[in-house]
Amino acid sequence: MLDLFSEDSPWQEPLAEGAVILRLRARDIAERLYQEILCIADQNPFVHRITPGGHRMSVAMTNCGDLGWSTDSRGYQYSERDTQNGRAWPAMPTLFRHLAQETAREAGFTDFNPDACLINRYEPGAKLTLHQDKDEKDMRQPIVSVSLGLPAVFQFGGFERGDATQRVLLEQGDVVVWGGPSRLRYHGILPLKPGVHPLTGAFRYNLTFRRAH
Ligand code: MD6
Ligand code: FE
Repeated sequence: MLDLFSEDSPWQEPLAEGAVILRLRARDIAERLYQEILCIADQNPFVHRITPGGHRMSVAMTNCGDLGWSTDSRGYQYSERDTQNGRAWPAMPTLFRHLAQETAREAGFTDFNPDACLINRYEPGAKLTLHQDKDEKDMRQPIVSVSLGLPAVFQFGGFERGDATQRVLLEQGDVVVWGGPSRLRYHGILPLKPGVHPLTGAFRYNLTFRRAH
């Protein structure tokens, strides 16, 4: 039976022009996504990187795909190898690529073909201060973000750091797609509240898919 009002089916929540939350869109594949993350981390472990300013990031990161995003004393960049250990990034799993392409299409972005997937791991207290994603070459390409594990408060702002922000809770399976006029909005994650998630334990994971080059 078709239940139009079931809370169990994914729904769309617009954030701003060009930005939408596909609620619970990845819920049914969350376990498979998580297994892929563990497999990638086996090959290239999560690391707390040091920013150009000398700060240790509270979020631990790894990548998969042709390119990976990282930071060190020289700055922020995409590269084919992990600058810390010299190894090529693990391949992007087909499951990841398909999810990113399908959800981008659902949000109105056809022909999204990500070459980079940044994987962030948050522990209690970990946060991402307001920032813009501007290290990619083609700003017409969207970013697709997938949340797993513990919930977190996402801040979605304007085009200046000091602009007012919306706050939305992102939970396991939520996918945010943004691009177009929203591509350069400031955004961040508030400090993660401690908790225990049935799939990921004490952590939140976030995948962000990009076309970097
Ligand atoms: C996070 N996300 O959700 C951090 N960036 O953990 C991001 O920084 C982000 O969700 C660009 C586009 C979507 C995002
Ligand atoms: Fe970002």
